[in-house]
Amino acid sequence: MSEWFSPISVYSRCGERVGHPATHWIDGNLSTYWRHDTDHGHSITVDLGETKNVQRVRIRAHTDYLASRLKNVDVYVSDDPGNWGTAVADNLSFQATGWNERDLTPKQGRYVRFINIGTLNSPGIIYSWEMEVEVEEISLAFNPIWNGRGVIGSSVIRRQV
Ligand SMILES: [Ca+2]
Repeated sequence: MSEWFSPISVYSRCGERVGHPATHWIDGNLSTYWRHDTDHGHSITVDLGETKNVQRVRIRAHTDYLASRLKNVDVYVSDDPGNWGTAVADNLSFQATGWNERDLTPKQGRYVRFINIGTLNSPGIIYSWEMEVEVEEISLAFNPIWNGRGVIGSSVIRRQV
């Protein structure tokens, strides 16, 4: 079973304006937003609190606000914020009013990183109201080991529920 999920916290971000912290991006409140006034490729990493199977992402935008209309976004998922591996999506755009849902290459991880975030505004300041990821819960299960006569032990496996 999958569900849209708000990350637990912001792990790191390129910057934020006083009164509009990056935590506003994941607070579940559609009227608060993350704002950063520097003209560069923005970046932010969020913490899901535990390892989840991340499948899709959605970000709010509004056509009246060029700074909310995102482009060129690359997404990574990992359990190790020092080692991201291959992107699960690249060059995504989020520009329509409301939620913009995008598929990712499904991957398990606790952290989700967004880099190279551009906007249609010039200069490239960002306003972004909200982001959520679609995840499947992962549980640990015991996998019996048989020797042909009986159970001789078990190993822990991860499974999706
Ligand atoms: Ca918000």
